[in-house]
Parts: sequence; C-alpha cells; structure tokens
Amino acid sequence: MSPDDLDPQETREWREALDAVVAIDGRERGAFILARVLEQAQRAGVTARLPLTTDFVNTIRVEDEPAFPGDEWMEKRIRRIVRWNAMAMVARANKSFAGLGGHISTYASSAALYEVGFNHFFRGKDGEGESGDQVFFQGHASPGIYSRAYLEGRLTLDQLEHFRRESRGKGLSSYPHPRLMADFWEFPTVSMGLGPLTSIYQARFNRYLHARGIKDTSASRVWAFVGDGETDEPETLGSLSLAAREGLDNLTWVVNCNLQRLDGPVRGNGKIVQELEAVFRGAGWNVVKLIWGRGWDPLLAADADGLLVQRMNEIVDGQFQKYTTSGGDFIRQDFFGKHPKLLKMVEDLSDEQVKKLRRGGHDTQKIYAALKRAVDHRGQPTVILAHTVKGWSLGETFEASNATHQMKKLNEKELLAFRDALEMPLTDAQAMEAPFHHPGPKSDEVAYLMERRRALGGSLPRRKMKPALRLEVPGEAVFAEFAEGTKSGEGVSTTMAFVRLLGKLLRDKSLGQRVVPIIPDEARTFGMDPLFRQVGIYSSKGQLYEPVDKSMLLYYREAKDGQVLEEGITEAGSMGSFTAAGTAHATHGQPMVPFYIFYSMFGFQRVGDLAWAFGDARGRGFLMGATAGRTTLNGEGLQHEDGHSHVLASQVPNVRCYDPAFAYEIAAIVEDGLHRMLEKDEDVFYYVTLQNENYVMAPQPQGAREGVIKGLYAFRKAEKRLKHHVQLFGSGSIMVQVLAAAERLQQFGVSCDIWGAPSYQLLRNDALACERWNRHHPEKAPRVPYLLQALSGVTGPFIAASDWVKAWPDMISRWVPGRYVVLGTDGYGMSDTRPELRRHFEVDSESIVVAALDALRLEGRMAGADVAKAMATLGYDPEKRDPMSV
Ligand SMILES: Cc1ncc(C[n+]2csc(CCOP(=O)(O)OP(=O)(O)O)c2C)c(N)n1
Ligand SMILES: [Mg+2]
Repeated sequence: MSPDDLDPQETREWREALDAVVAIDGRERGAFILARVLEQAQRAGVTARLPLTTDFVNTIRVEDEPAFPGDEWMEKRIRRIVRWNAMAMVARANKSFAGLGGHISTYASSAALYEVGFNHFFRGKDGEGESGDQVFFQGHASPGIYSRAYLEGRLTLDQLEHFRRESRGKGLSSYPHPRLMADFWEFPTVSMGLGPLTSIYQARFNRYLHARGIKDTSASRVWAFVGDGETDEPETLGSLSLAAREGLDNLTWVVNCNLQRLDGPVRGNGKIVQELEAVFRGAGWNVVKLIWGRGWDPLLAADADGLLVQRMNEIVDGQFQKYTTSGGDFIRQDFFGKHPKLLKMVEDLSDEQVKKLRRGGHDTQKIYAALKRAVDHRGQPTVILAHTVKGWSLGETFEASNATHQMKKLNEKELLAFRDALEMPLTDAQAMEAPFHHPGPKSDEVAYLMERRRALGGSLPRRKMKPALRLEVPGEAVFAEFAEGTKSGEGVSTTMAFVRLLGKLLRDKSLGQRVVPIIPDEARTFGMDPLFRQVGIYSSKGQLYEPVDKSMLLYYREAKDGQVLEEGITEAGSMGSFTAAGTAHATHGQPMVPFYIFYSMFGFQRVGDLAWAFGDARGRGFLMGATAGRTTLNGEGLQHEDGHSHVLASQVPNVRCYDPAFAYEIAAIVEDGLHRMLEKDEDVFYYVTLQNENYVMAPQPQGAREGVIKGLYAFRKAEKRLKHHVQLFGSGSIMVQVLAAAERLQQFGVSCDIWGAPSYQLLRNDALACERWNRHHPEKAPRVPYLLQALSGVTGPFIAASDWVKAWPDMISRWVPGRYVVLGTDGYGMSDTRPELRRHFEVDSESIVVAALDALRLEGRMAGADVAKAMATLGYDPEKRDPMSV
C-alpha cells in the first residue's frame, strides 16, 4: 500500500475492475478501456503521470510466445562451435602475435542473438530481388561472424589464422570493413554510433527506391545490432524520431544490453534497458524487452503479489553485474533474501540452479519470439532490448568482469572449462592449443545450417562487387554548354553553374532517375529551390496540406515519388542517405548517383568520420561543399567561413578533391566522376567546393580538360614577356584575384602565365605515386609526375593563391620546379566585405602582387626598396595584423 493512498479499498476496486475486464474480454479490451479512461481524465484536467517504462520483465508474455520452429539442440551445437572458434580466433592471433588485439566478450554476449537471426530470419541475396536483408553487425562481434562463415565453408582455415593480419592480402579485417573485404562486409560499423544512424537511413532509402519505382525492396529488412554502451553516442539515438515518423517497420534494432561498455558498467547506478525503453518509446518505436530466460517463467508465474517483479525493477545494473560474478548463495541472499516470500520461491532450487537462471538474450526460444514479434509488427520500427552477460560462459575472469572487453586470451584452466561448457570434442592437450574446430562439411551441424541458409536465400554477410545494371554517362548535350563560358558577360557563381548542371542531369533520360539530390535544409541558400518543383521532395506521405506557395511556379512540392531528399538540419543524417544511395550499386545492384550539397564548413569538419566510413563502404557519389571559401562567404563569420575542408577531405584516400573556378571545370569533373563510377566501376567519391561569388565564367581554354581533371592546366599564357616574369596558380573564386593581380603586375614590369589549379591533392598523390614507383624501380626510366610534365620548361617564381589555408597549395611544394610562394586563408574567419577579408587574409590581388614582387626580390631580381615602394603604391600596409594572431 502506498502511503499517499487515501482510500486503499477504492484503489483496489479500480484495479480489480481492470483485472476482470482483462480476464473476461482480453488484453486488447483492457487497453481500449484504459485509453478511454485516460482520455476522460485528461479532459477532466487530471494529469496522470504516464510511465514510459514497463516492468523489468519480458514484453512478450509466455503464453504469447510462438513455438520455436527449429531444432534447438542442433542449433545449440552449431552455436557452441561458432563460439569456440570465435574465441580461438582471437586467442590464437594474440598468442602468436602479441598486440594484434581482437575481442572475445562482445560476441560471447550476443552469439545466440545472431544465431537465431542466421537460422531463422536474415535473408540472403540469392532470393527474389537479390537484395536480401541488410544486417549491420556490431563491429566487435566480427570474430563470431567469421566463425559462422567458416562453418558455412565461405572462409578457409588459413584465413581464420590470418585474423587481423591482412597486409599481404589474405587476412580477415579486425572489424566490418568493405574496403578490406569487398565481397564480404557491406556496412562498416565499428566507429560507435555510425552504424545505427546509417541503418535508419538505409531503411528509409529502401523505401525511397521502392516509392520511385527503381526497385521493389518490400521484402528487405534492415537489422542493426547495437551495443548498449554505443547508445551513449549522440549519433546512435539522434535519428530515432525519423525512423518512427517514416513508419519504418522494415527496420529492427537489437541492442545488446550486456550492461557493460569498455571501462565498466554502462549505467551502474541505473538501468540502461529501462532508460532506453523510455527513449525509444518516446520516439515512437515499438519496444520489445527481452530480459529473462525461460528458467524465470515459473518464478514469475508464482509471483502473485508482484514482489519478484518489484525486486527486478529496483536492482540497478551494477548489482546485476555483481550477481553474474557471484555464486548462487549470494544471489539467493542478496536478491531473493529481501523478502521471505521470495526466498521461499527458490527454496527448492540449489545454489547452482539459482546461479543458472539466465538472461533473455541467451535463450533461443525467447530470442526467436522477440525477433518474430519485430518482423510481424506493422507501422513502427522495433527495438529489441536484449539483456545479456558480457563474456557469457567464458569463465570467471571474463564473465561480467570490468576488464572483459579488452581480454584476449584464456589461460589453460579457462580453456578447459570453456571446452567443458561447450562440450567441444577436444582432449585436454588439444583444448589448451585453442584449435579451430570444424565438424566437417557432411556433418549434421553443417547440413542443418546450410539448409537454413538455403531456405533464407544464401549466406551473409555478402557484398556484391559489381552492379547487375550499367548506366550510361550522358553525352555532349549535357556538358558542352559549360565549356563556352558566360556569353552575355554576366556574372555567375560556380554554385549556379553546378545547379544548372544538376538540373540537366536530372532531365537526362537514362541517368536522370538515378540522381539523388540530398540537401540539409539549405536549398534556398544554394539556389536549388527550383528542384522542389522540378522533381519534387520525397515524402512517404505525399503532401497532406496545401503549400503556402502553391500559387507560385516553384512551390514546395512534396510527393510520394519525389526525388530530392530534403533531410532537414542534419548533416549526419544526410550522410546516412548519401551512404545508402552511394552504396546502392552493391546493396541492391542499382547504381544511384547521390549529390549531397551542404555548407562546406559543416562537411568534413562536422561529419568527417561518416565520410571516412563512406570511403570504407566503397560508396560512390559527389559531396558538394557549397558556400565555400573563407573570404568568399564573407558575412557569416568565424563559424561558417570554411578555409580548410579541402585539407581535411584530401586525407581520405579515395576522395578526389576539387576547388573549381569555372563552370567548365565543374562539368569536366562531374563527367569524369560519372565515368569512373558508372563505367569504370571505380570506388571513388568526390569533394567539390562551390562558391557564391558571381563573376564571368571563362570559356574552356583549348586542351585544358585533361589538366582540369589532373589538377593543373594552363589557363592563359602572357601575351608578351616583360622585364620580369612569374607564374600564378589560382583556383576557386580567388582566380578572379589572380587575374586582377596579373593586370596590376604589368605596371611593375612583370608579366604572368596563369594556371588553373583545381586540385593540389591530386597533383600530390600523382607525384607521390611516381616517387614511390621510381624508388622501387631504380633501374628503369623514372616516371615523371604530371605536375612536372605540365611545368616542363617553365621557370618560376610560382605564386599560388586560393581561398584555402596555405597547407592546400603547399601539398605540391616539394615538386614545384622553382621558388614557390603560397598565399592562403590561415586563421579564424570573421565578418566583413569580401575585399576587406581578402586583404585581411592576404589573398586579394594586391597581396598577390606583393607576393610576386617579393618572390622576384628573393630571386635577386628586384630590390627590396622597389617592393616596399610598390606596397606604398598599392596601399598595402606591411604592419597589418597577422590573421593567425586573431
Ligand atoms: C566512436 C568510437 N569511440 C570509441 C570507440 C572505442 N570502443 C570500442 S568498443 C567500446 C565499448 C563498446 O561497448 P558496447 O557498445 O556496450 O559494446 P559491447 O559491450 O557489446 O562490447 C568502445 C568505447 C569506438 N569504437 N568508436
Ligand atoms: Mg555493452
């Protein structure tokens, strides 16, 4: 009885009334009546505190559990072999090569969850549609996934022996890395939070493909296995509401609630399952708690006055962890001993039996029920909160110890105990070597699991290397006009040029349908709002309202088959869509061409790890960093003005970075990218920056295209050489400053050749590749970097200016054949006009002139006094503040 209960008799009557309804008319009727009563209460101004959590017991009642359709004993035997081999993989690797690492305890906690999935739910790619299910495996559980593939005959013993030894090309990667195992892993997951986030957008993208008539994905389910510690990451939980809003019942998450992360308990003083239940339910997910194994069923059935449930509710996770490491006597005394009635409940059980009362995540029957409930549920995504033990059954030192995550080896005693627990057919001497075990391809176990996989559409994970479908790159009609430049002499920005190109690509008969424009609530900023009307915004609900701008030509049009993914303000979520679209060629055999257009500052700096994972996933597509350039986006100030994303991006090995100045560069880059991705099957992606300064788009110089793609081309040679001569490199909107500087330099007797330098990164990569080849082939004629070929016979000094930090042009300094001076926008941005900012960062035409004159001075061709005089003439203050000091 609660102390604030004024009338216990009345309270009891209400409760009994509900019990009676449920007993006679069933639970659904009970829920209906309760909902009506709550409605009435709200209208009467009674604010009932509705709990978002339920008791710490299984959501699925015993009587609602479906019959387990498999052979439990057989599956147990399979699971035991898989578990043994997973342990052996890590233990053997670390015995032979200390420090290789690997994890045993994560998979030990989730083996049964995966195995029920493999035997009964996960669909492979051999079935209809060839997409199968998309399964995001918890990265640290990889040894278990390899182990199963070994039983299935997909991996050899030699590969297992090379776990984490891959540099010679045959090993197994530490975690799910498609980059390293291109025909095996599909989804990189191990950077905590990225897998869960991406899985939501994968499920949504499956719907998008379906709605747009590109592929029937209705049979595909996305599964994501998530660590409970992993839910600390904001990326993990950050997009839950999208999944609910979109009604993604094709999505199931299994959170492996082993109550521990790396250092210790996830919520020692609380209950992670209960906390997550509230979060997921609040976000609109269907929550299935999988807490207790069947051993608890009779005890819960006997718990007439709810004392056992109350005890389950009140014990915090740290204490549950303690129970795992304790004997049955301690559990009896600490857990059941709280109340004589509870003690009585377990009086017929031995300490051993008390100790063996399992958690739900280790009980195949309960797991099957939970997974089936998820698959059958309609209208909402489902999360299964599975209560497990970290390091389950690996023995005392592993099970639930705080250090378990990092433990790599079992000692001999532990190996023997684990052998006994799993009933492995190994002698003591054998077991102590932790050998891999295979029961043979004709064994009952293998026959059983192969039959299961055949019935479910083949093995997984499996990544398809080549898309079944080939797309053609559009021809001349799309790209040619950009080579002509702006005829009217009117100013245009590179952003506008790109938007025009995108519009044309969208209209292309063959490719148009495959283009996926992704925008995080900035379409208007980039002048892309015409797309809303042209191709529509994807919305699973269509448009349920009359848009306020309906009378206008370019109204905000949402449609079920809309093409634009308008993500709202989530750069991370947009990367999720970019990833799903950019990997659709492998996942679904359907090549798609995503263009994700974003504020460049909020790209690699903010979601760099997702870009890295995209590279790992072998994604293909175009990242378009708009409003780029520290001085070109002038008014927005410090947090918006990006002058460094090219340096960040250029470190992702297969990103091709470009800072184009003119429309023809953009057209050449995009066309080349499409060729690589669609025709040459290269797993590359692009980072192209776009700027919002209007200027005349020059026509493409004769023969420049190849140089544009390689990163450097002759834009304009000096008409006549003056007393002095310099070479100027320019890119992006600073090219305009370079052109102006060339004019100004004439008055100081200096003529210039002007070069377009859209990619210092690619020039550098090429030069490094040549250097390396030459080092390895000392007897062969050396390869000459493209940069040196392009600059052959050209003498310096060379002056490079861009809207990026100096490290960007500095990437090639080692190879430039002469004095090389770089100008750039190092330092925090600030708000001002473009001319003022460019002077501040020393990338305006006057600064370029000063740098050129000074380079001539350093070459001994001009006197210091002349340079100083020139500065005075130019109104350039040599004592101005250093932008790095701000
Ligand atoms: C972004 C990121 N931060 C840190 C890590 C290092 N790390 C790897 S596993 C782990 C603990 C994982 O705990 P949990 O998610 O609960 O997984 P489980 O208990 O099932 O192993 C941590 C911190 C990581 N992989 N990614
Ligand atoms: Mg955990």
